[in-house]
Amino acid sequence: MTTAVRLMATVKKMLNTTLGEPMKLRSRLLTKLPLLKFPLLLALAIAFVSAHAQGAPKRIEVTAHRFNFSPAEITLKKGEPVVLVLKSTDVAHGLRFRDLHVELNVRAGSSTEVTFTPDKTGDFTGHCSVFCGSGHGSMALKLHVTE
Ligand SMILES: [Cu+2]
Repeated sequence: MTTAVRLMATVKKMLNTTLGEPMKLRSRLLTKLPLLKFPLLLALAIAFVSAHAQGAPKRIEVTAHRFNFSPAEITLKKGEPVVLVLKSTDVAHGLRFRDLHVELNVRAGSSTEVTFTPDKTGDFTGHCSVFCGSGHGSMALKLHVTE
């Protein structure tokens, strides 16, 4: 009888040492899981953003206001896609590069964008394509496309 009790105690002790440890480790991991999730999500977000940033075309921001574009001159590379963003800080404006078949129209105080790839080198002049007042005719943006 006492041998049986002693045997049971030994088995219990063995079970505690062999099964107790991994069980404790597992429960410790479970409590830390929410903490582990955050850096993991952050790493995934960074990987996603950088993967997209590499392939995303360059953004060129141009502000239109009576009666000029700012900057007044931009330089692009032939064959490299760009996102041209046109922002108006006053009335409605437009921007048209006839030779490149690019045209944008922006509403008053708004912004718009177009993605395009310059397919030829040279110097081009974009004109405001929406009548915006007395200086409208002289409202131009110089674009240089280099090799
Ligand atoms: Cu205009």
